[in-house]
Amino acid sequence: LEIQSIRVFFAISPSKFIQRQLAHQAELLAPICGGRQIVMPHFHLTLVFLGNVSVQRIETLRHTMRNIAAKKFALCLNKISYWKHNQIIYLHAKQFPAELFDLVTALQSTLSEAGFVFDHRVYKPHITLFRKAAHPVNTELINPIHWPVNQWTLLQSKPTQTGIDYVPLGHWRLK
Ligand code: 2AM
Repeated sequence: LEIQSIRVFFAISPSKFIQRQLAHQAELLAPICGGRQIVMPHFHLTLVFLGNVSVQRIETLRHTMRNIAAKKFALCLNKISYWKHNQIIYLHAKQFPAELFDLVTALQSTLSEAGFVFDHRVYKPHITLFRKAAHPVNTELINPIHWPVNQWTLLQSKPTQTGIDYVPLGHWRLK
């Protein structure tokens, strides 16, 4: 008997309107940094990364989300930075709102209580714009991206013939 598992994580996903702004920012950077630009439908900000979860437990995972009451917030994305260790260029903020960290903390404790395991590395919120960047970029945006967030999503990272796809498995509203 084979127990099938899927790769999943919680994230916030931008609307089309915000996706276009992220893509525009990436277009401006592309000639400077090189590398593989993230395609518009793949933009996201990870909240908690679980990795492999057995298919049988996904319904329980979704169910535990009902215990979370977290508040709406808005991100002001105003910095572009580079991580040398994985050659990623990412968008982030000088200051993230406390509500973002509250949401992550609520997810972590709810998941722990329900017996789910997840990545415990120090949480560094970011939106990956490029992988395998050839040149580092570290800059501040003159026109920050204002992203109002009113829900979070469970995403499956699904391998395809051409790469990966992110498939939404559920979403929950912030209050
Ligand atoms: P990255 O963009 O910096 O690679 C899907 O893989 C998402 O989960 C991506 O946002 C990825 O971050 C993040 N991710 C992948 N592996 C992870 C891990 N072990 N811990 C935390 N986040 C991870």
